Amino acid sequence: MEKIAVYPGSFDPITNGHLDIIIRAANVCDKLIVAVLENPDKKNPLFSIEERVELIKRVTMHLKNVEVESFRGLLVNYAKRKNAQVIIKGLRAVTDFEYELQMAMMNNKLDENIETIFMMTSNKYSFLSSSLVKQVAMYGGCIKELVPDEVLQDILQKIREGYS
Ligand code: COD
Repeated sequence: MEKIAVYPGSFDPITNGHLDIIIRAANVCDKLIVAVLENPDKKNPLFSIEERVELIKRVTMHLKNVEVESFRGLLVNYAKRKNAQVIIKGLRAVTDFEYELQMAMMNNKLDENIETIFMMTSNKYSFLSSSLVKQVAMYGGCIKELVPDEVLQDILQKIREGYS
């Protein structure tokens, strides 16, 4: 049976930490679906959902078993529709752990056939988050090493357009 995994997130914007998880997760499954959540609770996004999907597609073009989509609603329902057996999550620090554990348990309660697998962040990306990238860029700091080259200019352009 084909092993299909879903890697969900906001990806606003995709960072090198996300890309690292995508590459490593794609190595251990047959198909990886990067799923961008349409989350009405997250106010003031930098990129629209369509833009985020497009940016991730650009960055993962060379990974043949990776697909990128958006979804809304419950993650477990989306995973089921895609015939995925696994949810991939990235873990940075203990602060991630508590929240992620709670979500993994809830997802398991909602659908016990779906397994959550946690991948530890690579050391060099352990401090990296989309919100910090936005903050650093907004105040004129260098984000070159923090995000994939293919999306750097798009992020800087959005910030110039007046993200606050
Ligand atoms: N290194 C490793 N992993 C990282 C790094 C890094 N530097 N940065 C981020 N990650 C991981 C995160 O831990 C997360 O697993 C993933 O990458 C995406 O991160 P973000 O910040 O883009 O996305 P989040 O955390 O906002 O995404 C939250 C979800 C969309 C996964 C969650 O809200 C969800 O599943 N919502 C769907 C609704 C639902 O089903 N709710 C009930 C769940 S109990």
